[in-house]
Amino acid sequence: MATTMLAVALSACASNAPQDGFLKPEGPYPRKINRVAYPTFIIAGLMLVLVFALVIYCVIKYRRRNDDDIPVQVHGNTTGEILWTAGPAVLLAVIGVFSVNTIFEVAKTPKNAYDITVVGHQWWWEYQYPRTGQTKLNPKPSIVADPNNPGRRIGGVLKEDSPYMSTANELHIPAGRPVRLAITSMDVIHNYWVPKLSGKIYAIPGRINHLNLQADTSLVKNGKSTTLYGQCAEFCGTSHANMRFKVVVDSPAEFAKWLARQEGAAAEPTTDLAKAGQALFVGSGACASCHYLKSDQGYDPTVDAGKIGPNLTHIGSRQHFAGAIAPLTDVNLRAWLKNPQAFKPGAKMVIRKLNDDEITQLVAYIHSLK
Ligand code: HEC
Ligand SMILES: [Cu+2]
Repeated sequence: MATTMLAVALSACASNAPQDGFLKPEGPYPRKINRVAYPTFIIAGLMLVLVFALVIYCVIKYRRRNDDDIPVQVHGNTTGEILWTAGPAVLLAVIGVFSVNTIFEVAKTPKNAYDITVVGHQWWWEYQYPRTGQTKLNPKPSIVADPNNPGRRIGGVLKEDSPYMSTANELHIPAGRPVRLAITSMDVIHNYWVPKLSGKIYAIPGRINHLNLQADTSLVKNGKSTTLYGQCAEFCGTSHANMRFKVVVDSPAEFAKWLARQEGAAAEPTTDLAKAGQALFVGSGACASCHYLKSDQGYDPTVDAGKIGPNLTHIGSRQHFAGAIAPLTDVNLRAWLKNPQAFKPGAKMVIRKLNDDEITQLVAYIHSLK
């Protein structure tokens, strides 16, 4: 019995998929949530023990002792009925007041918040950042649908006149500053969760939900960034478990540097190998039919969005890829380009067969896109 239960419990853990828990929060929002969750859990635990103790006591005390043993027959008990109705009602009302209070508290728009839009796609996350100098771009993002291509959108989720930068899977945030995410989805319902920084919230197509997060400044030591884990928390298809992401908590200075770099155009390749990769990317590899690359400094909403796949303008600067399930190494990229569906079941990246030389060229090009 114990071994079976242990096996079941352990099967929920995968050593190749490390994850953060919510028990050790690194920001004010989950701390607020835990302040209600812990006492509630303790009260619920005590009630469980009390109820079980009473059941066991009654089972033993009032058990049938011989064949014609009939317990005293009781009908109704006004005092008892009032007590066991009022008791739980009062208890739940008290818990309810604290819970509802906390729900409103964590949902309140924080002062000086940094706005980022999050778009869920099967099975990766797109992020849209306001361009430098614009802390608030569009307080009410709207979904701009592509009339010629139902289910897809042009210009991302923010309004077309809102300058933003699009990246994927690795969310960078400045430590100590509240961040307000506007979250939606392009296909099915997903759920956005960074256990150490926030509660969860649904990413629903056609709807925009908001989630606040803030990372403690203690996560940045001597200017060094910390990377936390995130996960899609709503079953969303074949690769739901692979719809992971990273949150990189930077010092404000490091964050500004990162943002400035990300806003720039894609680097032009310098080596012959990378140049051949670029030719393939826009040519017979047909990568450009699903991936945008920003070609100049100007803001163009049609290339700043992620398309069917993530915006790859600065893919070479990411540490992980494909829903942050794997480090961006040669070996992993080769496996990805050889057979995306073998690497990540169900991946929506359908490509023609590439030979080894083509893969080498494309990998060189991807690394050059810093
Ligand atoms: C049919 C559309 C499509 C085509 C064509 C396509 N991709 Fe993709 N690509 C995707 C999708 C969708 C993803 C996200 C997959 C995931 O993580 O589930 C992706 C992800 C990627 C990633 C990882 C990006 C990240 O940040 O996680 C790289 C690198 C990439 N593609 C390179 C290429 C290259 C090189 C080609 C050309 C040989 C190509 N893609 C062709 C749809 C496409
Ligand atoms: Cu999902």
